[in-house]
Amino acid sequence: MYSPSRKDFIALTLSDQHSRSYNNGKHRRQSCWRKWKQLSRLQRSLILFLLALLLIFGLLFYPSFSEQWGACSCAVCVCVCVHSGMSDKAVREDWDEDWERGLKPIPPGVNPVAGPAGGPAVGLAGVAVGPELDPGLGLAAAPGLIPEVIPEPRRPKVPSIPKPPAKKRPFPNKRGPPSLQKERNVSDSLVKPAEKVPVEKAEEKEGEKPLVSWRGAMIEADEATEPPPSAHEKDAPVPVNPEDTAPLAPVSVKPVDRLEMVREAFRHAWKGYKEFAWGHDELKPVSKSYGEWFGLGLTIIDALDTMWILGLKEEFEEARKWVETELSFSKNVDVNLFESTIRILGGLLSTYHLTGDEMFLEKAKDIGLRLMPAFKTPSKIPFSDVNIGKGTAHPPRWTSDSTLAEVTSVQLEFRELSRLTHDPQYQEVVNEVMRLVHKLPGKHDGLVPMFINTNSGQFTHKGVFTLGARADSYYEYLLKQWIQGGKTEPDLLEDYLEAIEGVKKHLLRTSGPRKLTFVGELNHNRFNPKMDHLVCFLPGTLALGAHNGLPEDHMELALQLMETCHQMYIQMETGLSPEIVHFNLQPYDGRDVDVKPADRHNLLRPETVESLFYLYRFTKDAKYRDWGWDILESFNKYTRVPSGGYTSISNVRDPVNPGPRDKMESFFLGETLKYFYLLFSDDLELLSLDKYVFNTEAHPLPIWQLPPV
Ligand code: DMJ
Repeated sequence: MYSPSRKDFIALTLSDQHSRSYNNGKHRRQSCWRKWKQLSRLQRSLILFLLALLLIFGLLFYPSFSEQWGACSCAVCVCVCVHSGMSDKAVREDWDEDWERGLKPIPPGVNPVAGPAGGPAVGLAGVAVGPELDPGLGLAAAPGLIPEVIPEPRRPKVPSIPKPPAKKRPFPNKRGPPSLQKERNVSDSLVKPAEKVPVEKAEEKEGEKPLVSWRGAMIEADEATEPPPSAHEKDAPVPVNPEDTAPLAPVSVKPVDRLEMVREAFRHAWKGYKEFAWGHDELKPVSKSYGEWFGLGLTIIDALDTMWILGLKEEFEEARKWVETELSFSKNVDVNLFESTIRILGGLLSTYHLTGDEMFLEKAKDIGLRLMPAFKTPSKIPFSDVNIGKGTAHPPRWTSDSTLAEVTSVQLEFRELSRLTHDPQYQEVVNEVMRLVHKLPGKHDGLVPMFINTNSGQFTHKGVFTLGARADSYYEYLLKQWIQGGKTEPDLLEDYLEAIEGVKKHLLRTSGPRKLTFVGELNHNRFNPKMDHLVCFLPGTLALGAHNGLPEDHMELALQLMETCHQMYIQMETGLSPEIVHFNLQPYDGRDVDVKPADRHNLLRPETVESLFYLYRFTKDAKYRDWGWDILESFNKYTRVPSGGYTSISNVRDPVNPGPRDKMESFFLGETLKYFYLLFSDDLELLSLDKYVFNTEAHPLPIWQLPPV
């Protein structure tokens, strides 16, 4: 008898089970068919109808199911999705957790969904920026979590992006397949820009490099979602290195801190002057030496009242001592009448007014008297140069002309000297110049030529009209003399009003791109869109006139020109204006200003800061202070010499090498820093513009209470 082994037993058992189950199945199929046959025709139709319905619904919903399945591309995920019935929310929360563990999907908008062919995504301006994911950064560890953000194929050596915010934001408990939640895509699920982690932090954490934009600038992930720059932005100059032109400190620095910054700047300038140029005219801060012009300690005298106003007592005292003990005008030296009047005579007179110290008045009398020979000319139009030791005067070697600004911008000082000394000789000579110019033929609707002959007393080089070099302060002093004398001299006012009308008629234009109003020049009836930085005194002067009752449109023009002067700074890579700009008259074509290579220097000039001061005083608009603050920061950034002093520079368009010129003009201390201080001061009674009139070197002189005699 066959006795089955254990193996055989198992085999037999299986075979038996198989045969039983086969027979059972056959039996089941037969009984099903029998049962179907037993149904009535109606019942069978109904069942068939329901089955057909089921089939139709199945076909309709097939894509949704397939997508849901597709969302879990790995086998495990499919199992989890299908078998556990895991919700969409749960899947995404899982993804968030993965993110927090360092598995990084793409931040919002940086890299659009990889195309079907897996080609690079398109970023700003149509430039391919993706796939940006560094294979080594961990995304590979999370394949399939969010299939639409995984670029495919991945490429090595592409810039990585900063880590997106790790903050978790729950998805709404919204059911349904992802295709029905279109509005909540991956980007939407990330934190808002306001909640973003600073890019520096992200970089620190991950050691990733930031994305490089098409402009070559670093951009943050969120910035990549912005549209390409508008035409307007494209026109704006792009600094060579944007970081170089960034402000050093927030704009919203308190006025008191700004005042302290001006004092600090003054002390720094003074330190250099004291150490390397003491007693000489100008500091050469780079070579740590000095320059001599008149040999009269010009910087000390020009800076006296600034120190007094800024409250720098110690510095003022040492300067005062030098003036008292060292300064002597008994020198065989040629000085320029205009420059020595506005800087030395003006500086001494204003310091006398501020301090009441008679020593300064005595010095003022001394220099005033020594300058008088300049007026001994056939025409009574003064010579440009005087030897203050010999008492002789002469024109420049190459001509017998004087420039118009020079002979008409010494009046405030000489008139004041007469008032103080009760000696009319000073005011008589300068008033005579004004009378002559008032009735001289050759003006063009109030605009004056740039030269006047000291022999004939006639204008020369006719046909050239400018408010820049050689003519500028003629216009300034018309108004300021009228104010100084208590508004009692109608010829001065008449000439001023006529001149401003002439400016409006012949010299005003607007630039093409931004419609900036500017003052150009007229050269034998041909307009030249050239504007010197010197012209930026005009907004302040126009505003001063309007404040004193002159037409309101003068103020409107002042505001427009102030904006233009501001643009002359901010359109430069260093944030500093060049000496001369040429405006672009072509519409929609690039920059407003062109700067020729020879005009790119900055001499630390004051005119724009001066006008900002006037406009702030009259409008109280804080933007003028902010503009001034930006200029001070740029001076600190590009012109400050570490060992002391500030230097003029050669190229305001080159922040990398602005080209120090090794010269600190005395007007930087006399004017520029003083106007900064007055601009930032909240004390509006400090040198009230209803009590003082500033000479063209920023030395305040009193407005007379009594009319001139
Ligand atoms: C100063 O000497 C005076 O402001 C003058 O009126 C013009 N030139 C310089 C400053 O730029």
